[in-house]
Amino acid sequence: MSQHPDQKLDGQPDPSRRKFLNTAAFAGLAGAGLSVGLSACKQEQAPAPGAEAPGAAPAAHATSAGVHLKPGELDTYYGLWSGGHTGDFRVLGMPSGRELHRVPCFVPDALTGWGLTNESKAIMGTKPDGSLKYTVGDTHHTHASYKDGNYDGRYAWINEKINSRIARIRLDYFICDKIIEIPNVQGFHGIFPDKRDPVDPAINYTTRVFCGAEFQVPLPNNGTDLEDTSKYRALFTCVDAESMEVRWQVLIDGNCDLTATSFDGKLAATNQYNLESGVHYVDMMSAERDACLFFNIARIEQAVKDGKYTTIGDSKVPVVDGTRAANKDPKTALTCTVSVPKNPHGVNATPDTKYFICAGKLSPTATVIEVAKVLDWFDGKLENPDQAIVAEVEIGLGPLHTAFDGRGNAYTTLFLDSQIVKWNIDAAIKFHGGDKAAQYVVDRLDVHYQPGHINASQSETVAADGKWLCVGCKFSKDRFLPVGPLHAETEQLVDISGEKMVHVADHPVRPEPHDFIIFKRELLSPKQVYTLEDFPHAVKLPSESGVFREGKKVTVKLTSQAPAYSLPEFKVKVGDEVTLILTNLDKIEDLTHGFAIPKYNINFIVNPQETASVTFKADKAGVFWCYCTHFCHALHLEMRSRMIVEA
Ligand code: K7E
Ligand code: CUA
Ligand code: CA
Repeated sequence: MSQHPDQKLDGQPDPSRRKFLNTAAFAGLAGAGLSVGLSACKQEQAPAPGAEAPGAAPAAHATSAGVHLKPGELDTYYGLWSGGHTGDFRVLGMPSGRELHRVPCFVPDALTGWGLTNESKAIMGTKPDGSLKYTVGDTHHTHASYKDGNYDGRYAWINEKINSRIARIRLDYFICDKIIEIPNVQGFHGIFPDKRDPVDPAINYTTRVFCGAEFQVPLPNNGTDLEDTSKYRALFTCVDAESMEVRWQVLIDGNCDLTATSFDGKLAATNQYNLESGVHYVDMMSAERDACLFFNIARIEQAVKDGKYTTIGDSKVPVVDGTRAANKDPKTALTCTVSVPKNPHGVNATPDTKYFICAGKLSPTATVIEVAKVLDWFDGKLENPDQAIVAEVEIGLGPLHTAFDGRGNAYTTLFLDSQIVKWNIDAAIKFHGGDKAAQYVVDRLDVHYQPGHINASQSETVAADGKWLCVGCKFSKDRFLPVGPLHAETEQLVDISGEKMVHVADHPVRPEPHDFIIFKRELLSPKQVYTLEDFPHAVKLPSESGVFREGKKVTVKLTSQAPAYSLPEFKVKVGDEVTLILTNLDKIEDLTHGFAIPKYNINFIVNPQETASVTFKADKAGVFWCYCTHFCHALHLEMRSRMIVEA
């Protein structure tokens, strides 16, 4: 590992305070990682009220213009955010940071009726009794579909770690249209779409989504090998972007954490923090180096085609062998292991398409791995995969994730230092190559506090534009008015258009977003009214409304048009299984209606030209005033229908 150069910057904390994190201190640090981080950040000076954070440059080039938008002004970027263990997917306008929408996907949502309507339940997945299979979710990473190295506005995907699910979000309507559960794995964490096909040049867009599994389990996980932890394994998974079916899985040594893909479509990567396959955290930190594992997509798919795979338990998914023992010959290897300092975290592909950057987490370093050299190893032209490492430099304590400005600079979050470090990749490579005069650290900015993910406008594309950077801070501490024990998190906006980073705004957020992407609004053209014909059960005219009985099964069809439902009342009988189908015939934008049934625990909305349905047992006799919950009209409060349930 390279020695830390004198990368001290005027006015910055002495980097020597980072020096205590030498290899001998790792065990103690990880055990008390959080308290180390918190005490470290207490030492820093709190900014005076109204003053810029320490480390911020005078606002010469950067202003808050464009951040605080006047009424009616629109943002210039979309931000897609994970919600963490709220289980949702959020849409922000950037740079204002205004939250515009939450797209329900993995967990029920009371506003929209997601998890209650038949349509959403079919996407979420149900048990044989019709109830939801899962009601909790933990979203971490979201990325969107690509074409020619930039976003094409078709889809975004988001992972769900608790139950190992992946959801696809349609970016035309900002709705979740598909969720699947990944077989044979636990702790599905990293996710990244490919950017083009590794073989077919005509496929210059996303057709695969790669998913890394963090926790190792017995295979199959059905009660066998419960105590034999040497048999616990993790898999790397490829999901088809269109069908959302699992194409294949790769059995690996160790585990997967974050995932990244090369711009040429040839490689997927995952960083691995538990190459030791430990089951207790001390065991997971015993090795000095872990790895960044590369997958040769074309070879894996050829192996699947050639039938060189097995399956696990009841799963039909082909599983190829990506373990080190089976992949020693570079000419046939499916995987390539490049070592990185112990327990790394984020791995990110640079927008110039040349490098992957692994953040050190327990090591104060970033490792720069050259894509072309990894491909050289697969071609038998590089003796040792570690020769693909072109830089491994000290940047600060607790590096987690990295963003880019498209001008050759990387911005890495330092969790323990509560900082962002801006560093130049070429200079780091020069320094690593022996030029000790190369100053690779360009700037440091204190953030508040303990940052996790970071991303910049267009950072994950070839069109990285180096304008705005957002950082998700895991602790807000004193940053906002106190609201009891549960603190908001802090999302901070940084202007990165100049040499120095300038912190321009704080936003509290409900815990806890992890990853996010920020991209130009021109890349999307969402629709704001549905198409009636897209819903097979649509009630297309008010005259099609009514109560239709087949034995004990009753279908109630009705429509909404402000400020009335097509049925002012309808009758069913106790014991009926009622399916209520509601189509919103209003055609104009922003005219949504709700439908709530008191004492039946039912409420959902229908957007313009949308159809939704619910099915329930009429188990209580009486009169139930169904009413519109979504303010739609001056007579919104009068918008009702009377459900009469006869004994
Ligand atoms: Cu760093 Cu789940 Cu992306 Cu959180 S992980 S910060
Ligand atoms: Cu319809 Cu309120
Ligand atoms: Ca480790």
